[in-house]
Amino acid sequence: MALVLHATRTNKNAIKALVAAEYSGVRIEVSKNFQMGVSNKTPEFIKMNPLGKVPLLETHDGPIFESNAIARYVTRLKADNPLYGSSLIEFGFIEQWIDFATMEIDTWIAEWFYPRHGFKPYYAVAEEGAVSCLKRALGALNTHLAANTYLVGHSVTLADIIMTCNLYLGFIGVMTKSFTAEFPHVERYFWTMVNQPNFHKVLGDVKQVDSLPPLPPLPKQEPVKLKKEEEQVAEKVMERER
Ligand SMILES: N[C@@H](CCC(=O)N[C@@H](CS)C(=O)NCC(=O)O)C(=O)O
Repeated sequence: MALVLHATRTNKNAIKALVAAEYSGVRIEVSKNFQMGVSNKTPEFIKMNPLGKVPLLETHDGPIFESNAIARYVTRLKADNPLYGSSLIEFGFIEQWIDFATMEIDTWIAEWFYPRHGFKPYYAVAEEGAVSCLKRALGALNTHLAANTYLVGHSVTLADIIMTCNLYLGFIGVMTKSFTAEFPHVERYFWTMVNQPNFHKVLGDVKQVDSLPPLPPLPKQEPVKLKKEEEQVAEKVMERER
């Protein structure tokens, strides 16, 4: 049985495994006719992932959910895979950057992206907070990349795959050129990575978003209905103020 990945081909989390598979010579089939919100909510799917989330990888030995776990599994299918570095300390650094990408980059890009694209309610204060946390993380990443072509060692590792897939959602959805210009080493890194043949096979040509999507319209607010006594109090207050 081939490995089957359940998700749409462009899903931000599914692409981690697909790119890792290209680097590792592993064949993955993306499930045909996958419909987000339908295919992942069937009883058969819920049996494989109780949250009904994607991606999910069906293997000979059982299903795996969580995109980082799937990408790690795919990477380990190739013995001594250079994607996992060449020493114990490189392995440690790779895991460190995978966590950093997940907790410090992906979290804040998602908090910015989803409301702006209408997938979650928009709150200005929440967006401000997300952008500020993201800038802090990108600043740290930029400093590291000023002296390093790749996150760890001298070639692409799984950390670069996961970091680039996380940055991808930002570059295509919310991080305009005027935003990323503040982080020139991150820009250089991102464009170098997505133009590598193994990334290009999965992502195709990547285009940075030109402008932030406009803010969603504010939800309609019903006028507050005052009770009789409240109306009388309001009247009195207004009279006093006249
Ligand atoms: N931590 C999970 C996140 C998975 C996730 O949130 N997937 C979204 C799509 S990107 C999903 O399936 N949402 C559908 C739902 O929540 O029902 C991973 O990395 O795989």
